[in-house]
Amino acid sequence: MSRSVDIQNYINGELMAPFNEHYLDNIEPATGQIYGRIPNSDATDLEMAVKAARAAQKKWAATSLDARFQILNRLADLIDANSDRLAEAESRDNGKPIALARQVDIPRASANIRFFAQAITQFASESHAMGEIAINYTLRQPLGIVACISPWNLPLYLFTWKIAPALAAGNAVIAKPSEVTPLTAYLFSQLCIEAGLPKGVLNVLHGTGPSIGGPLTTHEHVKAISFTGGTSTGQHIRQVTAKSFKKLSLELGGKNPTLVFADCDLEKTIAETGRAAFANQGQICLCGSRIYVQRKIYDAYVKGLVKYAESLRIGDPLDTETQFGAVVSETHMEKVLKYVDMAVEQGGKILTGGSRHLLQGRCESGYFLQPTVITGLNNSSSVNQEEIFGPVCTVQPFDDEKEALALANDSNYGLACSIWSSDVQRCHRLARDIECGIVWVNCWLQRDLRTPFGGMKASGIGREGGVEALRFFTEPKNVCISYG
Ligand code: TXE
Repeated sequence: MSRSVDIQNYINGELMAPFNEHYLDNIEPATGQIYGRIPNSDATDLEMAVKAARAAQKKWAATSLDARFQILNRLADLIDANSDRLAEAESRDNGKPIALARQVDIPRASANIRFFAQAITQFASESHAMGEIAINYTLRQPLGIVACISPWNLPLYLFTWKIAPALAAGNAVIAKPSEVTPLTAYLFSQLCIEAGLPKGVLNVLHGTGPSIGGPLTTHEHVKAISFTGGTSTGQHIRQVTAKSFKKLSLELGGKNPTLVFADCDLEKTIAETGRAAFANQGQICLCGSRIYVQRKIYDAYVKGLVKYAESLRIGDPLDTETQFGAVVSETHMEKVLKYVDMAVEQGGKILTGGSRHLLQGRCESGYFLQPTVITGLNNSSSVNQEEIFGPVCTVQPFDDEKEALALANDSNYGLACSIWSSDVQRCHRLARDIECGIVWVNCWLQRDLRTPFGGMKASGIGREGGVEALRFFTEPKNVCISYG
């Protein structure tokens, strides 16, 4: 890949510069250097995309399921054929280890597309018989034009997670990837052309929230918004769309509890909960950043977790041996460090990490942080209540199941949790009573694309995944036929 990349929008099947020629710098987090430009699109570009989407949508919706299946599968095949190039781009753009991009981000992007290409061919809807009187059936029709807005932490993975079900269901899509990590969405646009996706069916507009995200969410022809990002942005989108009754799916932040009981398999639990805390530099909405450990094994667990954190190989994300890369931006690095300072002010003890990590050579100005483990904070501390979204976790002891549950639920967020115990009944009880959308027992981030994905409380509304996503991207219409 060339050193400098000028990204283009994808409108009506063509790659093009933003109409007003406004650009943002694209910065490589591992080096702190500018390596390209990103269009900062605005309402003019949006009008062009809406026009293209309107012209394309009905024909796309009328395309046979088999034809949609074939086109989407071609796209998935092209992702696989270009996986090395995409993984390198993701790693450069985001700072994540290239090994992670190769193992997770890129394979998952093609899996998303294949999954929904197949799922739409299996999509069925209900029928309600009324005895001798009538029969009802539910039609599920595409919505029209929908917006898909995705974040920077898993760029191509979450971008495809949204647009695949939207396209499979017969909608035209206007997608806005994060302006912080736009590169793989741009490369994906090129693959859409190669795959023969009809023009206008997918349009990709790059730029910031205020410049293009705002106009996109409020546009009269956009019927639904699927959004993943920060809770405050989600609240804003809900407010500005309230009057127009747009359909919303909001996947927002998390502050996920990890509950470790004395009867767990300690060695496995340390390794997996360490991964849950620090994978992708802690920048996954599902990361377990509040760890609660039964007092009997607290000291042994903490010792093991610190050892795990210190064992992670921090380095150039493009080095295949690197396990822990850069965080996404300088602003984000400063935000995470501010929380570390806050932890110290609030009486927390930093057991390991807590600082910027300096490397030599190519990455000497990169935004690297050390995996950080903090103890000694109470649950009401802002460090335990606010989403940090970085490689920082806290550990607190508890005595019994009741206390563990109370601590887990003492949060505004409700996305995910993990429970580590060999007591099956306890695991079921906790799974029932914990206030969150996803519960993992003796595992973390095991994903089956058929399952409902999303959170409660400040973690959002709606669910993605499987049939939930296909239902979100379609309008149910009941048809009642009298037997006469
Ligand atoms: O998110 P934003 P940011 C959390 C995490 C992080 C914080 C802020 O705590 O530190 O959010 O990250 C677009 N109308 N998560 O600032 O701003 C934006 O351009 C329409 C958790 O990056 O919410 C981007 O494409 N769109 C999360 C997307 O929204 C707007 C992952 C997300 O950006 C907009 C990312 C507007 N007014 C951050 N303003 C997770 N749950 O995985 C911004 N955007």
